[in-house]
Amino acid sequence: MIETVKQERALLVMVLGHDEKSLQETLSEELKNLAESAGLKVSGLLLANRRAISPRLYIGKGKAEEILAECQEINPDVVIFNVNLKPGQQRNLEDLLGTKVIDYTQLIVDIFAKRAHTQEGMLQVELAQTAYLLPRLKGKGTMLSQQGGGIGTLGPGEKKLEIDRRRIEERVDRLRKEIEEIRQHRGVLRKKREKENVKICSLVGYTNAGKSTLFNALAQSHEKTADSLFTTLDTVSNTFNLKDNLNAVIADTVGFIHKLPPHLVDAFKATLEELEHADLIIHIIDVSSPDIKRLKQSVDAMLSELGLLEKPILLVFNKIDKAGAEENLWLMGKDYPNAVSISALNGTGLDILKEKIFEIIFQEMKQAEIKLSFQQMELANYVHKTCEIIKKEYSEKEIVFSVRAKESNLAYLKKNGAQVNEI
Ligand SMILES: Nc1nc2c(ncn2[C@@H]2O[C@H](COP(=O)(O)OP(=O)(O)OP(=O)(O)O)[C@@H](O)[C@H]2O)c(=O)[nH]1
Ligand SMILES: [Mg+2]
Repeated sequence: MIETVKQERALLVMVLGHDEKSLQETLSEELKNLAESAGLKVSGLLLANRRAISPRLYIGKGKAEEILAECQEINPDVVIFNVNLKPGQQRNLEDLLGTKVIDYTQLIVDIFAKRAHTQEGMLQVELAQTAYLLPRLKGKGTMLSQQGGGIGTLGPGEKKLEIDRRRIEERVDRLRKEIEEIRQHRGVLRKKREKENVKICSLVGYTNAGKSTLFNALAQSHEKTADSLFTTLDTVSNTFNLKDNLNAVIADTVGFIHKLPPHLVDAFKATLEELEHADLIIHIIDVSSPDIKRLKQSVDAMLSELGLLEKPILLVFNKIDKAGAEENLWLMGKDYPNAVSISALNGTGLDILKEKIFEIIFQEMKQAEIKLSFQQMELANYVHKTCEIIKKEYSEKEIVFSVRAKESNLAYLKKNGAQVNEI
């Protein structure tokens, strides 16, 4: 007889701030997606206002009672919150509701635990899990370890729960060391590539944007792609043909998400560190999303946290074949005239994308500071069209741009009276 694992049923609780009201639909969709990516069946969704956070339960008492009534009605295996709960709040909610309670970080860590398959991925997830669970051990260790399978109890970090705190801390140190060794090994490979002057383009983007699909299309590879969140966890790279006999390396990375839990950011810094050495960062955006601005902001915030905004970044609008794309393209195209629009799935725009990548990584780009007086505004237009603007500052008399641009464009600006200082 084949024994099947019962799919756990989840009740979702979406706590929304005042400023998030307009995003209710997309945020709910994302939470449902996350729960399903964790292998759960969604049985219900309740909304709550984040008016005043209660220290005891996070949500207000009335809302807690409403959730309790719903739990009694549908009897879920787990209640999932879209916010991060303090260990005490989580415990109080579990006591009150009589069911397992999982917060946003634990949900994502759990998905990562299910997806990790390389040695490094597993080490990183274990590190994130252990760091997350450590403050939650107090008074709970035995209870958690007796719960058996299911969400929040699976994964490489779980078995360590029975061991006392000190041994867990030792384990964290060991994990860090092992990850460091892998990092060093990667450093050696990188030096070799640098010596051979291989150019690297790294794909970044919100989870499910289509990074792996583009990676496969460019590198004629077969990495897993799926309409689910966090399909890719490990950085994979491959060479691809850019133009004539010219090759470059393309790297696929873990997807970002709104409020990526700090434990995971830390754990995945080693993987994302590769981005520091990229010659070009390709930021891929699902242009069919109704929530495109927020997706871009989340990724930009992460790039900024990783100190990568100074790098050449090429924006790519993907999924132009999908409904909703056209209107967004029109909206975003005005703000980002240098972006390339593609469909990674059916191949539209890939030639233009390759041409653009070639221009950026193989044509010498110079970094410069350009000063324009307010009488030279027609040149500001030229700067916007031809240069990659890193920073723009206004003073009383002039605008100062920090840019990356081709020699020929800088020469044109100089010839027409702009003050150009190469850095
Ligand atoms: N219609 C359409 N679907 C696309 C396109 N590109 C990707 N997809 C689909 O979008 C889903 C996500 O694609 P992936 O390539 O796995 O996305 P990803 O960014 O690698 O996602 P994670 O690894 O989970 O962060 C898949 O179902 C793809 O088939 C596109 O251009 N058009
Ligand atoms: Mg992927």
